[in-house]
Amino acid sequence: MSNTTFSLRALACTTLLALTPAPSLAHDYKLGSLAINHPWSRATPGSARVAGGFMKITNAGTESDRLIGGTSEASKIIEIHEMIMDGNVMKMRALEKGLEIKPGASIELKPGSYHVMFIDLTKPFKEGESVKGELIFEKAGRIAVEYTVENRGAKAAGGTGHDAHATHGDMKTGAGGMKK
Ligand SMILES: [Cu+2]
Repeated sequence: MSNTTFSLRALACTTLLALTPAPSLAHDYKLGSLAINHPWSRATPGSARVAGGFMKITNAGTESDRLIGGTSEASKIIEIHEMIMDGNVMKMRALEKGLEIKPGASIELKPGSYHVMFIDLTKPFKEGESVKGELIFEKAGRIAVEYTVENRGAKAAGGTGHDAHATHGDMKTGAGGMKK
């Protein structure tokens, strides 16, 4: 069993993407007058198709800017989402015009609120690893960032984030779906 696990994992690592171990320290990025603080994501179960990306963005400039998209090594699509109440149900939807960060404002992307949505994951996100990507702003342009993958007990942004069974790995043969 462990041989299979190992080879699947090795295969996934070499062919799909380079998820590298990273310390779970705060990390910051600067792009023009924007400061991007501590991009992070959550560990996902092997069956997950989506994951949320979170961070704090501060605009120290005098002009408004917008987070309009991104790229990621770990998913085919990146969207910028917000959470809205639809009756009693919380839903997420894409922000067609991106997320505005006004001059002097600081916006936190967090579970249950604004988030970057990784869609069509090519591999589960594992705690302690990091995921490389780019953020794209309307005016400031593109910046490469790394999301640390954390196991926070925060509310799932994707609505399907409960991973109680993700570590068993029994009889699951999906590439990369097992731990260790
Ligand atoms: Cu979303």
